[in-house]
Amino acid sequence: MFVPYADPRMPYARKAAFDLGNNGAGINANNLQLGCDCLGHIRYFDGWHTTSSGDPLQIPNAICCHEVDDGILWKHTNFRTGNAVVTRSRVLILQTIITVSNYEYIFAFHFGQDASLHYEVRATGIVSTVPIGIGDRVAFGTVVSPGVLAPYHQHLFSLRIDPAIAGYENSLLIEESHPMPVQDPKVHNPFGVGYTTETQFVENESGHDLDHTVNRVFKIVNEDVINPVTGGPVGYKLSPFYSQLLLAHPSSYHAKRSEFAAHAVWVTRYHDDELFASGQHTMQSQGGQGIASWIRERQEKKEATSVRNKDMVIWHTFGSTHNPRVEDWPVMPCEKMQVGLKPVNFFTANPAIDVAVSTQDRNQSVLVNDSATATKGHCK
Ligand SMILES: [Cu+2]
Repeated sequence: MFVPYADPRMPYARKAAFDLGNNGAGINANNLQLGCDCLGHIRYFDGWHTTSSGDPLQIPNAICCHEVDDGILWKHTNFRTGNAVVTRSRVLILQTIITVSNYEYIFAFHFGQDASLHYEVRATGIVSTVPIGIGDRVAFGTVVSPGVLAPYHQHLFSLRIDPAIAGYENSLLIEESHPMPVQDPKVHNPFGVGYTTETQFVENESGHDLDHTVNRVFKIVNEDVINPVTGGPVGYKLSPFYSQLLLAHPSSYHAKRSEFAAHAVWVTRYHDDELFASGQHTMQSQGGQGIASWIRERQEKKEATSVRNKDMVIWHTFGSTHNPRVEDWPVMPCEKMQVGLKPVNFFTANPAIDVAVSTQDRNQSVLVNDSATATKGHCK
């Protein structure tokens, strides 16, 4: 994750941080407090890290696991009988929180009963500030208190997804939805309402962008495993977090050090030593160490770059362009970002069909307005 600042003045023009890599997402993990960072039935896990001197370091309560109610999972009311059936979504959350100087980041895996997996990042804590003359204003930051400037900046994450969809050899399929032609004698679309999907496999290592105008969807599929119902390959689709990419100029060190921020989705072949989207040296780098460089170097050396039916890795760039509000001061309410992976023709029906229906006997919900008791029913 990269945080480039937009203050063009020296020395602030140098200001940037790799909050997860350079500062240490694990080593900065909080000791999570019972009943504060998460609610309900909670299991804590310790974390183990290697210090810079090579010693093991135990981080107590670095990870917590708990369940939360997430509203309705699925529901249907039979309009003929009025009978309703409803299930509630219980999400299993695996969470860690880090403090990186001024900021907190909350990272959580959300495991859903519908076989979805969501990765949620929340940014909170205190925005980084610089002094400014009383009454002065600038175009690249927000005055959040007299004499206190919070410069504009971005938080750009690279989520590395090493998929194994029914096996390690997977393919990336790009699907777009396009309207069918009208007044084309070869296409039956007399009323102009038809639309279809166009799909294309990604053949080689490359970077791609999102496009909501064609509902571009990235599916990770296994071409060798066919869904018996749909007749197509089983897969999971990426539900991306639509975000602005890097604003800094390509010639800047911000850009050279964060090659991953040039595209929203990358696909590379799996390599053991390619774990970090900006390479090994981040802020100590002159550039040329990230995803784009790996791909270019393999092309130049004529090494294999095919990703179709291969052990491959998907990288999703997402984040926030954080132009601070005065409401972010003195401590910032959480800014939430969520990326999803959802089954797409992986199962043969709704995998949450067997979730027990919600009942008042179990839920023990409390009616606040007693006078309404006579007219309000409750689920059986
Ligand atoms: Cu921020």
